[in-house]
Amino acid sequence: MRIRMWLAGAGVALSTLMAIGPAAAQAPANYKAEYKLSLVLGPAFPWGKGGEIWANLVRERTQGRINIKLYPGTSLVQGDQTREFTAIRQGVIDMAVGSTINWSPQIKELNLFSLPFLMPDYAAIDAITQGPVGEQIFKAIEKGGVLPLAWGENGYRELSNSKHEVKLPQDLKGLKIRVVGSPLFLETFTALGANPTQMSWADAQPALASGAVDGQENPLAIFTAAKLHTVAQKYLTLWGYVADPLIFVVNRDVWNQWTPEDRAIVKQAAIDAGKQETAIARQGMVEADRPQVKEIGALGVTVTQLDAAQRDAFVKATRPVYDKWKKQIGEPLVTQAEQAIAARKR
Ligand code: X2X
Repeated sequence: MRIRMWLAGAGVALSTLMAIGPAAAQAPANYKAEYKLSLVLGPAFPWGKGGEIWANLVRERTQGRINIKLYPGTSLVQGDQTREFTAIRQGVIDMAVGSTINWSPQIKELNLFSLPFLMPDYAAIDAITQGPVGEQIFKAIEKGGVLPLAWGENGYRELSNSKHEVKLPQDLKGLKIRVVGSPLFLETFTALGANPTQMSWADAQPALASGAVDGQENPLAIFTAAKLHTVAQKYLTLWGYVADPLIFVVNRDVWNQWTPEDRAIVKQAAIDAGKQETAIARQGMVEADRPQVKEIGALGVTVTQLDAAQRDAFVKATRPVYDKWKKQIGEPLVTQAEQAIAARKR
């Protein structure tokens, strides 16, 4: 009796599945067969993993109606990462997980995260992205013609070079440092006495390998996965001067093309993927013994952790740049961010 009931129940479940299965998988006629998702870094890095998780969640939850393909290396804009935002707005790119640094030439508010020594710890990043300041930044992006859905994280950008240990600003004197294409970075490194040069990530690695540049700054997860110790990066300074969040976005026309149900799925999947990606990006750095730092030390890299006085020397040297850019970004927004950080829970 029991068995028969179970069988009958299973039969109903199966026939229901067969009835809704193919219909649900059928995408509306205006949907594209593939949506192009732009990334600087692929799934070997936390950043690319975030994109992969987003794409998989969307595929599963829409039963294949929305099919996302990853384009790492910012290949849809020939590697020119500072042109990515414009390409999303114009529809050359459908979706992206992008760094605030790369989009800051188009959206001035995104320079907030690149203000030197604004965010002393992870709680400070969260105080901005998870609060009213984050909402205002999303509004600025939307005004710029692109739909922001969720936050992720690239990470704290630590300084490496091939020449010698850097403990104080004077140690940077004359060092050729590769920076991302944003004027604020050029000004910060110039204020420190370095010789900054702007180039894409694609060009940075050969430039480090050939010695055309001496150093660079990037999160440790990138240092490790890109094996920067093999391109002469023997000295690493943990100074925590800036961190770049990632933002999950969609082109506006693409968004408008989707049904309200699918929009909700894509947005929730971005939030879920962003949370997972942030946890992956912080792995090895939030634990007390920081295994990520140990791993790099084990590669033969000299790792220098600045003490309070040394860090202070960098803060002082970059303060004029901070003050100038506070005005350029918008004093009310930066002041609000400073207050949110001061009030953060630790
Ligand atoms: O180019 C970089 O340094 C990278 C990969 O971190 C960004 O795209 C901001």
